[in-house]
Amino acid sequence: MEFRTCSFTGLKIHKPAEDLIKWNVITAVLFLTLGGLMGLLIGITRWPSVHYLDPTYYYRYLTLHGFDALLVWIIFFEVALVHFTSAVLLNTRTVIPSAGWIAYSLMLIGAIFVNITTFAGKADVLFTSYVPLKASGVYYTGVIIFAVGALTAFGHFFANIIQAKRDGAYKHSLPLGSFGMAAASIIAVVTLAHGAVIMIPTLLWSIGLIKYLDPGTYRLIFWGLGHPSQQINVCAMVAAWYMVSAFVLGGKPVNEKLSRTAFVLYIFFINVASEHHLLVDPIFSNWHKIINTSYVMHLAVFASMVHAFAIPASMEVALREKGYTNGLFEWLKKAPWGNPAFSGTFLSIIGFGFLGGTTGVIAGTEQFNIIRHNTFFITGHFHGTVVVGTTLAFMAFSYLLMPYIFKRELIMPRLASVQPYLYFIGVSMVSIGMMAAGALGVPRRHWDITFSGAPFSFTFDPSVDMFLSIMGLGTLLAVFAGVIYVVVIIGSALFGRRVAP
Ligand code: HEM
Ligand SMILES: [Cu+2]
Repeated sequence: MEFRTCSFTGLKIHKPAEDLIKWNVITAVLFLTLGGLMGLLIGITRWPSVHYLDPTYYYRYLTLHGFDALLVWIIFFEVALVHFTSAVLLNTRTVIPSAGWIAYSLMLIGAIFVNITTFAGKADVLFTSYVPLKASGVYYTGVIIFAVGALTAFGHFFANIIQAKRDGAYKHSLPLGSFGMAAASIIAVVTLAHGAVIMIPTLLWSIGLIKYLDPGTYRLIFWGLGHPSQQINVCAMVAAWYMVSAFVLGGKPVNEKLSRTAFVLYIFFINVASEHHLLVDPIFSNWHKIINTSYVMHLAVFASMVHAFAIPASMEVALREKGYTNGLFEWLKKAPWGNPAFSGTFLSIIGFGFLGGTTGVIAGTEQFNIIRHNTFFITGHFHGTVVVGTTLAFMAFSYLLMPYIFKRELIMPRLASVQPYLYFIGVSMVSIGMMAAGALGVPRRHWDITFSGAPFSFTFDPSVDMFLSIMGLGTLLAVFAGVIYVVVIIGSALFGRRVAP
């Protein structure tokens, strides 16, 4: 049979699922490398004393950075999690592995289309590609092919769990890690449907078959894609948090029903929050915007608060059961801080909550949004969510996948154990520097904040220079830690010592 038993977890691992996980993880890491390189170049361009790139390359690489880091790295990794949670975690097989390979190929082809067109200078439209900025048709085709591939991959999740149920792999409900990925996959279907609704007409418009596309409509539907896709990331990240707590510490959620309910709240209420991207647009009434961002949105925020207490609590309970019961915090002191899967997860929880979450709730409130909209504050906020939060959580999870799925030990384990700390500090500096500069009015996506040659002159508060330098230094540290991550993961996958069967 094509199964083996994992010597660490006792999970039954289906060979085709194992191969799909490996290829999706490695591809994800390669695109993170590309996205990170672009991050370095644009980061040192926004650092005033370096101001490295010229404007053409700044906007081109900013487009690529957003696409490769936010979309390609994260979704390839999520597809690895799809196979992990719908097959491996259930001790069962992945059905129709060929569908997994078709999905993989489509995503790869789409990503390559977009990268080549953008490098060739035919798509300097930035990640949001707002109409009427126009890219070559190949760019939109690439985005659509990538989305179809991703949709196929998330669809695979449902096929797997239906088969697993038939095979009796689970009885009543899915384990929490799979349940979280089920929420992610449901949101993914809704999200990618929005993507199809808006990207197909945009493609037709770019090749001249449709004369006019309304920018307001584009923005509205684009954010039905753009915002919920961040909630796919949040669900997958939280699922990874629960799984790391379980695998590394044996942690169980203190109240599993509550944790499940929180995932369900995401499914119902997160799309509502898409409107925080439209708060300065005249489309909706003020009444509507206030109800949306001051009331309904908090049903989703509440869900994150539940996880934010449930996961550290599960860790505390597990560590206390190991006997660390002295005082209030012995368990915290004795936690496995040298294990990068644990430390990365813990730092991801802290960073996501305090840097990403709180600032997002503030910036997404109707009354405050107008002073933060399109400033560098927003960029600082989402580097708190998708980088310190999701990216660090996925990095942490991949340290577990090395022995479990790749059957390899980590090369350079010492370096690996400091990597999450360095990355956390570096990206936090990037995030805080951006937010501080943005709070003083510095715009995002702007090559020249000195406005040289403009008819009106404007000077920012002098402290802006300091905050942007903090961001610049953070960039160097984050990229250094990113290089360690890539070297350790790719190096271990290729040359790591094989773990005993
Ligand atoms: C080494 C780590 C990173 C650094 C130094 C970095 C730096 C930057 C900088 C300087 C910007 C430009 C903002 C502007 O000028 O408006 C930016 C934008 C952005 N970054 Fe990062 N970043 C990093 C990692 C990531 C990762 C891992 C992700 C996704 C998971 C990400 C997602 C984005 C997105 C979506 C944008 C907005 C692009 C746009 O405005 O079109 N970044 N980043
Ligand atoms: Cu949003």
